[in-house]
Order: sequence, then structure tokens, then C-alpha cells
Amino acid sequence: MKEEILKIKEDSLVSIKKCQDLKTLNDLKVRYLGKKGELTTVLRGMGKLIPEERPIMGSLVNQVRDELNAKLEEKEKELKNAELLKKLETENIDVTEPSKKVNLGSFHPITQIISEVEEIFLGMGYEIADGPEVEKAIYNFDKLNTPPDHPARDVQDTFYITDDIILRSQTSPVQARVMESKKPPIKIICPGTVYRSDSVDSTHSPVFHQVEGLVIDKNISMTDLKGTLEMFAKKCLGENTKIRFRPHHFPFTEPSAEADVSCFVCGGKGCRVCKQEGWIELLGCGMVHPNVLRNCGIDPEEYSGFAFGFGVERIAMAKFGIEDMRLLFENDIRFLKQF
Ligand code: 2NL
Repeated sequence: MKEEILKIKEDSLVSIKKCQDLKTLNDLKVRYLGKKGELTTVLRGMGKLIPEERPIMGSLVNQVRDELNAKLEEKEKELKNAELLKKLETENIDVTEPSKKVNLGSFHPITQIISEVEEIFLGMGYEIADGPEVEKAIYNFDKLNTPPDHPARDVQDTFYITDDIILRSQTSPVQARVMESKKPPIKIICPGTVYRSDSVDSTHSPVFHQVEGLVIDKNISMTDLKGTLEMFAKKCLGENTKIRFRPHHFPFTEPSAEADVSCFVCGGKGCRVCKQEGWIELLGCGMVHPNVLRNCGIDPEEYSGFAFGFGVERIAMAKFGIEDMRLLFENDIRFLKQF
């Protein structure tokens, strides 16, 4: 029996030593130490021995089993370690490999102009206000001194939802709402989308963008308007920009004017951008009509104010040299990537 045990010991130690993977190692464990394993079988045969030999053989089997267990454990650690090293070697990451190119987007030219205008006016102490695009006709027209028979209110020119509810044709209704809800001083600009029933061509779109501005306080005069808009023109189009005012008519301002700026491409000599004029029309403006103030709950004897408004598409087209307004709405990446 002793020889048998020692043979098992020798065989198993050789097998463990040669073993190359965890699966085989587990098979070896079952083969030698499992319930039906070789060593266990020997132990079962002890009954045939003479009583004096039993404890000797028993202790030998235990000794061999302990040694086998220790060797198995040691080998298992060794194999697991080797497996990990192999994994680390094959699954390594080359951090020097060039990465995939990320396609960074950019802001739409209209968004860029609006942000730039906002920065300029925030810097002059203005607040930014907004309001509904589906608006009551009373805010879009009546309160702004534009009565029901005014041509701008024709269904040819404005989108009607009902007789009283329209898509706003300007952002002034936002300003009317602010005047109603807040005591002067008021210094706001209102950028936003506006709608007019125009056919699409290279200079018209039924959906476009506007920025309007409004200042109401005691003793506001035309000089404040001129100084503010000159400052704006220089900050927006360059410090050498000159500005001129021409008389005009708007229902919501009196007096009213349009302001032109010297062409920022040719400086006034005449070029393609200013159509040989030397000047580019920038915006409409004026002193807020006393009727408008009254309609919005402000006493025109106590307060006065100025207002202005311009189309963002027109500024974007002039500034970026875009010749067709439709390009701003088609969202062709090849076009947008240029800004
Ligand atoms: C233009 C002209 C203008 C205003 C807008 C305004 C607003 C209130 C009161 C008085 Cl609440 N005026 N806005 C004034 C003058 C001109 O816009 O050509 N826009 C594209």
C-alpha cells in the first residue's frame, strides 16, 4: 500500500508541474483528491490492513493529501498570474494612436449676430426680454398705435390664428408687455423670431429675426437715441463706422428715423456690398409715441423714451457677405461650416 501511495504522490506532482491551464489543473484535483479520486480510493481500502498499519498509512495519506493541496494551490496562483499577464499584454491600449476626428459644430450665423448684439447692449446696462411668438393682436398692433385699418394688419401681411391672435410680426409686443408690467426706468432689448406673410426670395422670408430695443426714463431725448445707436454701430461694425439719420415714419414712434452706417467693406467709397452707395441701411428708430406710452400705462408727461428695431438677417448678410437669404434657412452644412 505504501508503494501505491508514493506512486500516486509522484505521478500527481509530475502532472501538476506539467500542467499548463486551470481547466487541466481542476481535472487533476478531481482525479487525485475528488470523492472517487485515487487517494480517496486508497483510503477506502484501509480496512484490509492489519490494525497496526492503519494509523501509519492513514497519516501517510494525510501527509500526501496536504502536500498535493499545497502544490495545487501554488500552481493555481501561478496559472492565474500568467493568464493576467497575457491579458495585459494582448489587451493593451496604444495611447499614442491618433484619435477619431470629432466633428465640432458651430453657431448659426443668425445666432452669432444675436449673441454679439446682446453682448454689446448688456455692456451698456440693458436687460434681455422675451415673450410669446403667438401673440395677441392688441399687443402686436393696437397698443403700438397701429389701428385696425392699418395696412400692416392686412391678412396679406400678417399670419392670423384667429381675428385677435396672430404670429407676431415684430418683437415690440414684448416691449409693450414689459412697459405694462414694470415701472421705468426700462432698458431692454428683445431679440426673437417674427413672422410676416411674405413670399420667399433672396431678400425675404416669412420667418425671420429681429432685435428691438427700448429705453424709457425721465428726460430721455433724441440725443440719447443717437449716442446709443452710434455706439452700437461702432461696436458691431468697427470703430471707424459712421452713422447718419434720415427722417422716416413708423406708427409707434414720433419723430421717426432710419439710420444708415458707412459701408464697413469699402469705408464709403462704394462697392458690391453697399451697392455703390457707400452707406448701408442699419435700422429704424424714433422717440416712443405718447399714445404708445399711454396705452401701456406710462404717463407721457412724466416719461419719454426711444426705441429701435432691425432685422438680424439683413445684418448677417451684410456682415458675412451672404447674397441670398434662403441660405440662412436651408441649413446646408457646407454653407454653415463657413461661419
Ligand atoms: C424696423 C423698425 C422699429 C420700433 C421698431 C418700438 C417699440 C415700442 C415702441 C416704439 Cl414698444 N417703438 N419699436 C421703433 C422704431 C422702429 O423698427 O425697421 N424694424 C425692422
